[in-house]
Amino acid sequence: MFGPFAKLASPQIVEIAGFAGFDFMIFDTEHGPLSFESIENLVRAAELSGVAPIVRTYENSPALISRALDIGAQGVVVPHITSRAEAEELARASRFFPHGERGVCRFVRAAGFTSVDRFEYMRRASDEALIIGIIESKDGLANLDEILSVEGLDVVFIGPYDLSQSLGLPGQVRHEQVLSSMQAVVEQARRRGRSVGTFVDNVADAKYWADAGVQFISFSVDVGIVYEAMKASVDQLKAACLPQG
Ligand code: 3PY
Ligand code: MG
Repeated sequence: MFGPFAKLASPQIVEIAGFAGFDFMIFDTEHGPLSFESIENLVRAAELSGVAPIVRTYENSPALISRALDIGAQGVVVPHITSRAEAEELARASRFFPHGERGVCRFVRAAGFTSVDRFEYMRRASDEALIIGIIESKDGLANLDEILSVEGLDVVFIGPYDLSQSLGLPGQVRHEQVLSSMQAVVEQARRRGRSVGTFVDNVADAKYWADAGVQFISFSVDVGIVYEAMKASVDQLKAACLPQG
């Protein structure tokens, strides 16, 4: 599966991502200005264009996780998971009893504003939520086996940028030590039958990690994709239309 992060409060960009064929889009509240009020409309656009709406919360907070799911996100991405206790808290906040203790309110968009039968809503919400935790620190690596033992964590997502910083190599996401740490996470997760995700910003890295067994590939960011397209256009226009040399 492939999908970009989104920082723009633009339902049009979300529709374009869907029509282009991306599988999911992650509305990012950790880095960027998006509000829940904007994201509710982005979720609508995602549903209309067939791209799965996912929200990245800015911290591991039951209140933020339930707000994201209440507005209709199909999944949550929660940053900086470093221990079994944190992974358990994330899993508990994401599903209703008996799988967890997500806060209950059916006067929300996810429950069709009460139009959906309450028992059906609670069952379906727990069955369908996609729960993703980001491992992006030395502590997360050290506690990986315990984190992977937590039921209800569907995808273990490696954050290459924060991980590179935690390893003392800020931004060097292709450094041998960063790559081998990431590879170890992929192997350990797959031995446990867990899905793995990571972030890339180019196709070569996407292929590298897909070949390594990563199934959930978050590909670039809406603003970066728009920048690349505009920059390529400007470069081509100048090369074609202005005198060279
Ligand atoms: C990171 O690389 O730190 C991430 O969180 C990926 O988006
Ligand atoms: Mg990160």
